[in-house]
Amino acid sequence: MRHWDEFLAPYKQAVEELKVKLRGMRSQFELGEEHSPIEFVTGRVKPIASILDKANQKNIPLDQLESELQDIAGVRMMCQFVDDIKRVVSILRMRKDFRIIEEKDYISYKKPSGYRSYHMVIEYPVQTINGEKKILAEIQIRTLAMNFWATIEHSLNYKYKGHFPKEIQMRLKRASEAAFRLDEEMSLIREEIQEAQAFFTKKKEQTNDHRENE
Ligand code: 0O2
Ligand code: 0O2
Repeated sequence: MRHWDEFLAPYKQAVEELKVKLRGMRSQFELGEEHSPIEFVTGRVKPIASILDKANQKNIPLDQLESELQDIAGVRMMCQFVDDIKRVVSILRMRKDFRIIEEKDYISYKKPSGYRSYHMVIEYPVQTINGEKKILAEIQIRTLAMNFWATIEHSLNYKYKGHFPKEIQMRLKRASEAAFRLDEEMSLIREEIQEAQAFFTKKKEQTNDHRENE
C-alpha cells in the first residue's frame, strides 16, 4: 500500500496542478469578456483496481505501468460547442508547461461503440523534493453532449463489463447519433446562444455592481 501511495503521489500532484491551470484558462476568457470555449474541467487519478484491471487486459507488466499506461492521471475539459474543442486544442498546443506525445481524434473518427472525444497524451513534469519527475497524463476534450453519452455508457459498462446485450448496444448507438445531431443543431444556433449568454452575464454583473453600491 505504501508502495502504491508513493507511485501515485506524482500523478495526484499532476492532476491537482492541471485542474488549476486548465480552469485558469476559463477565468482568463471571462476576464476578457469573451465566450469561454471551456465549460468546466474535472480530473481524477485512476483507482488502483482500475489500473490493475487495465494492465491485466492489455498485458502490461506492473513495472512498465509508468510508460505504458497513459491515463493514470486524467483531466477532462468540457465545451459547449464542437468548434470550441478545436480552439481548446490549439491553445493547449501552444503551452510550454507540458509536451504533447500523442493526439487521438475520436470526433472525426468515432469509436465503434459510438464514443466521441478528443484525446491528448502529454508528458507533464512534476516538481518533487527529489527533483523533477516526468509523468504521462491524458487530457480528454469533449462537448457536454459527448460527455453525457460517455458518462451513461461508462456506468452501463460497469454493469455489463463491456458485453452489452444487442438491444442496449443498438440503443447506445442510436443515443450516440442523437448526441451527434444535438451538437450539430447547437452549432447552427451557436451565435444566438452566445449572444444570449453574453447578455445574461452583463445583466448579472450590472445587478452585482448595483448591489455593491447600495
Ligand atoms: P466514477 O463514477 O467511478 O467515474 P474538484 O474538487 O472539483 O477539484 P473532484 O470532486 O475531486 O474535483 O473531482 P472531479 O474533478 O469533479 O471529477 C471526478 C469524477 O470525474 C470522477 O468520478 C471521474 O469519473 C470523472 N473524471 C474527471 N476527469 C476524468 C478524466 O480525465 N478521466 C476519467 N476517466 N474520468 C474523469 P469518480 O468519483 O472517480 O467516479
Ligand atoms: P476510465 O478511467 O474508467 O475512464 P483502449 O481501452 O485500449 O481503447 P487506450 O489506448 O488506453 O484505450 O486509450 P483511449 O481509447 O484513447 O482512451 C481510453 C479512455 O477513453 C477510457 O479510459 C475512457 O475514459 C475513454 N473511452 C474510450 N473509449 C470509450 C468508450 O467506448 N466509452 C466510454 N464511455 N469511454 C471511452 P478507461 O481506461 O476506460 O478508464
